[in-house]
Amino acid sequence: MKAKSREQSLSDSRELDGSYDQLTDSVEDDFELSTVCHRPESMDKLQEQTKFTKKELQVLYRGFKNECPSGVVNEENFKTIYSQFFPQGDSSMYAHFLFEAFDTNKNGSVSFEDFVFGLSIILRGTINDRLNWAFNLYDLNKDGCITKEEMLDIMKSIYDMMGKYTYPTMQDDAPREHVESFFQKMDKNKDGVVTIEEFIESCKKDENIMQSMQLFDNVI
Ligand SMILES: [Ca+2]
Ligand SMILES: [Ca+2]
Ligand SMILES: [Ca+2]
Repeated sequence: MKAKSREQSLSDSRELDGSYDQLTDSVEDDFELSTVCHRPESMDKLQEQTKFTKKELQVLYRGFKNECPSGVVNEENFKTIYSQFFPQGDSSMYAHFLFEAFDTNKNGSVSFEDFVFGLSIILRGTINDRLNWAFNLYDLNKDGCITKEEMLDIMKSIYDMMGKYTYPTMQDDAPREHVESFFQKMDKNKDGVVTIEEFIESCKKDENIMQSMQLFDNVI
């Protein structure tokens, strides 16, 4: 990986959250962190920029390096790692969508920093941060709105991943029904797409949707 693409990746990450201002000063350190060896001073910076403790970051980093000695994950690695957690289903399509959400600069790889920034939002972010991240995940072509087709693709991929073992009584049309009910609630102005504003507003004031969101929490 080139240092230049690192900078691009970091600037994309900053746009997501706005709290990574100090990262520009640490591009060199972070670059070395992800490609050469463990650097405690960079861990300090990552600790400031995420909601993980230093100890947690070290554990994550060890796991990351263990799976990916090169320091970056490509999509195939990512799918392989992910499939270990969902042996009962086919997680490859969901892993593909998830990979694209983590790979914010679209360079075909997820660095350790990409990984922990995403994970920090998913696991420790505010409701708004998490809903923003979820919106970006469901907006498959990243054009700023979610279509019914995009939501259906995501929903199918989750049902595939869970497999019949988890939901033995699930009907084939369950994903479509799930999406229809999401859409009726979310698409306030009935123009056929869900914007970020519609998404956040509906999610926040609907207890059922917030509960359904838990499904996604559990699989990420
Ligand atoms: Ca990337
Ligand atoms: Ca879209
Ligand atoms: Ca709409």
